Amino acid sequence: MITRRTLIGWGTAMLASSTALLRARGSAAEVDPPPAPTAPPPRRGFTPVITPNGATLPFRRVGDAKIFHLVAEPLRHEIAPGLTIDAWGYNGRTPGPTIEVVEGDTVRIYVTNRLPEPTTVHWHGVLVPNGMDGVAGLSQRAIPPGETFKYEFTFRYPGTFMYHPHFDEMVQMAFGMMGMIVVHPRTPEDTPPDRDYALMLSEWRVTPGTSRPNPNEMTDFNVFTINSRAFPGTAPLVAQVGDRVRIRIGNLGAMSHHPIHLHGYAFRVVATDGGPIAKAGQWPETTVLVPVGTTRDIELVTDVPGDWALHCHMTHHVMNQMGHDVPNMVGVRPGDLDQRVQPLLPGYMTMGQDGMGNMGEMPMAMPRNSISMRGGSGPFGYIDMGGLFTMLKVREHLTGDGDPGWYRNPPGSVAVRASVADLRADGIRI
Ligand SMILES: [Cu+2]
Repeated sequence: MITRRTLIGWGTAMLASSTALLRARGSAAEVDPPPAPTAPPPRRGFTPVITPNGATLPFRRVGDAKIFHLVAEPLRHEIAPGLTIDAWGYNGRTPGPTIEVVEGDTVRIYVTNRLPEPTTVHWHGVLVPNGMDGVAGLSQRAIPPGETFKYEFTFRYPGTFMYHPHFDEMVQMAFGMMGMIVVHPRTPEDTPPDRDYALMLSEWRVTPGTSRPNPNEMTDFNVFTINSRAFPGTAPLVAQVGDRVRIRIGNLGAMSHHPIHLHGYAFRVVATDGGPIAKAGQWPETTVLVPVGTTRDIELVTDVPGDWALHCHMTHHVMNQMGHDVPNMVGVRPGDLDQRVQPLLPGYMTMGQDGMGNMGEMPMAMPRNSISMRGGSGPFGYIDMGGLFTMLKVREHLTGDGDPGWYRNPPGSVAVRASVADLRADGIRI
């Protein structure tokens, strides 16, 4: 007999693959195994969350508990093509896999420490017994290297939360140790999302040419990431026209708050890691500030197709490594500077005197293992942003599992050079 519990188990087992997830959305009939002849039609308990560029932590069921295993360990991680770092994370990735459970679930989460120093896990925003709170020295002994500790508690409230170490926080989080927690409500929602995304924001200092993030940095971060990827390494979010989309955004960067802006839509902020916001308290926004140490859930219905930018509105947070400490040459008249410098510095070229918009795509000599100041190619040329930038790709019909490619705008609906006839007709003199 198929119970709701086994259905949820099946649903969660599929989470190991984001690709499978994209295929799995929609009606229960598309994903659930065929029911036994006498069973009522199955009803999915929740829409599984998708962590772009990430994964969901698998679990086993033992008795009434869900059993998870986190392994804290060093790993190599690609921020974007061209930049791979020596990070620390969980289960071979940063951020660690998303922990996805249902309100009321009792869990046992085993944490194995394969780091060279002690660690703990704090369940940020989850209301747990004091001894499960994961603060080294205060609520537990730190987990020594090589040992495995057991956390056991019940998720009492639905919502979006996070996990991270509370030992040597500055180093361990600067190296990538963080993850999202999604707790679905026990009672299926009246208006469940068709797409449910989890994004973890972070920031790093990685000196070009090196691979170890500098945990001592306080102000001068040069890599800004969504799920530990910087554009053009970020996977887009996808949706079909008419979908209700929930985007859960967490921020565990060291110092920076991020105003996350979505183009093409107004959305509502529906929850924080403190709980849901009552309908009467929600208001429309196009930018939501996600301060350090918080989560924000936003919701919208995707009714306009296109490739819509989703990005931090701090301009330095949509830059990659090489863009933060270049000399300001805007407005400088270099004269014959290049010819005079080149005998001393072959290949020298003054850049940026007319603005810096094209510097990301200039063929510059780059240090090994580094990414340029800006993004990558788009359907109309170079996309002039990196870092905390991705896209919400909305289509009338999605046929594939992942990125549907670039949006093909209807003829006549793209900004183009004004014709002489246009200028004359509207009285514009140039
Ligand atoms: Cu930002």
